[in-house]
Amino acid sequence: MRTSLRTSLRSSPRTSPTTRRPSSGARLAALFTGVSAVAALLVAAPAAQAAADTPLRDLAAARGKAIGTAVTGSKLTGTYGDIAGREFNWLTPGNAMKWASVEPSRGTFDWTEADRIVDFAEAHDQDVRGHTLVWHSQNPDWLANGTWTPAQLRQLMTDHIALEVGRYKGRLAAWDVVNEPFNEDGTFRQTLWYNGLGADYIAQALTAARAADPAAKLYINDYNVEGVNAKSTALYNLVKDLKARGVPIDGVGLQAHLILGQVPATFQQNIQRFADLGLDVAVTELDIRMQTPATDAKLAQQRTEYEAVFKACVAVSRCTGVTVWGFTDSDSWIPDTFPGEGAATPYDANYQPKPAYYGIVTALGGTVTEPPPPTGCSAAYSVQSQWNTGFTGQVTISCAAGSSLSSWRATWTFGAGQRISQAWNATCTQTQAAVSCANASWNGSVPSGGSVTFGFNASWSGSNPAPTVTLG
Ligand code: 9MR
Repeated sequence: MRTSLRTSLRSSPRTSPTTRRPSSGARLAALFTGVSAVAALLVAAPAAQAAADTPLRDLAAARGKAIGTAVTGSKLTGTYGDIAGREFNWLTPGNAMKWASVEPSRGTFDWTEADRIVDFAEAHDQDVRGHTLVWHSQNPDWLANGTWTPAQLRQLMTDHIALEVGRYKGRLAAWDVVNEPFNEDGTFRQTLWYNGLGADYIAQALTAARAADPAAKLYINDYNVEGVNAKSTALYNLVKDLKARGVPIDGVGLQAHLILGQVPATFQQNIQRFADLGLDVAVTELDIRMQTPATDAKLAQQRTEYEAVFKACVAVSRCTGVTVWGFTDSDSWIPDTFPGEGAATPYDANYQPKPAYYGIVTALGGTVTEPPPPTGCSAAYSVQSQWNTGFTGQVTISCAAGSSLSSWRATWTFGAGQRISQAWNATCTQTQAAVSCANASWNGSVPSGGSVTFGFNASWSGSNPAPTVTLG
């Protein structure tokens, strides 16, 4: 018998039933099959429930795991905000808490975006992972280019930690206190901190963080430490030594910026060896990049690899969970840093779940059923960004294999008084609530298996519900 997690969680204060809606463009439906640990609490549902109704965060919570995403604070509205709030139970500010972001000039602070993310998380019953306090990168110029004595440097570091951790005391669940301290060969990276203070900067930073917020879990975070290798062994030896010395350290963060086809075979074994030291392990920055364009075959492989990473975490009780480094391909660092690569996250740039999303569902105990392949042409509506009075919307018209269009018209009815002021890549007219957008001269043709996109700016007030778009 299938049971519905969603039904059972309706009584939980963590869950807001009204926001639990599937993404309209989901090509796959997932079904939750029940988890023994919570089975006693579940209310049997009369019939199988489409797990498009079961957000990832509920599947993860049923396994006692965190599922997080890095976010950009200014984007936490519209469809981006809806997905971030609905699917994830942890957030990490992608950049907003880095030193260059919060103190661009010495003594001048900007907490706007960091505060926005923490507020959003609290409003959505999410935990926040602070990122990051002591790093060699994204430091303000005044700090990076300054000349400091060791005593001054230590004071700067501990003051920064006291201020930032103190600001969010009691509100953040964890901090990446020290980020990326190692070279690939396991030697310490030569940084501002290491060069000025020696390896003990790590213990000093952790001690300062514990003093500023005794409740936050304190982590050291690094990349290329997912498998057993020289770098992860250096991290292992470091945290073992820190624990032996009584330095406050609660966990290690394995970033997991992975390349398609290169998930380390020793991932789970590596998580386990850190766990066996009595430490928590978090996968903190997962993405799996590929050469673009993405193909169905690459996306299928990516799905398998996302599933494998999540399964490795699920298998080790001290693995606290997995955070993806951006949930949508439109908010990923990969294309800028690795030209020609991308498609690294679980949602595409139009906020449609990719096969990788369903790999996560499977690893978290949901069941995925494959619907018949799509036919015909359809339109997907999304809000790209939203501000107090306006928003930018986007409509993508896609044709499945075997279908095509030589011209198109997309129509919808706004449900809350929204008004279009400007459109591009289409000619739009609006009569009261009714909107009609015809193709421009250059994009009427949508080939088999292809898509075209148009955008618009519009006003809104009160609420901004997404309409259903009809293609004619
Ligand atoms: O996602 C971040 C990106 O927007 C920044 O430009 C970049 C600068 O280094 O940092 C990215 O996040 C990094 C994270 O803070 C630490 N691990 C590596 C991530 C990717 O570079």
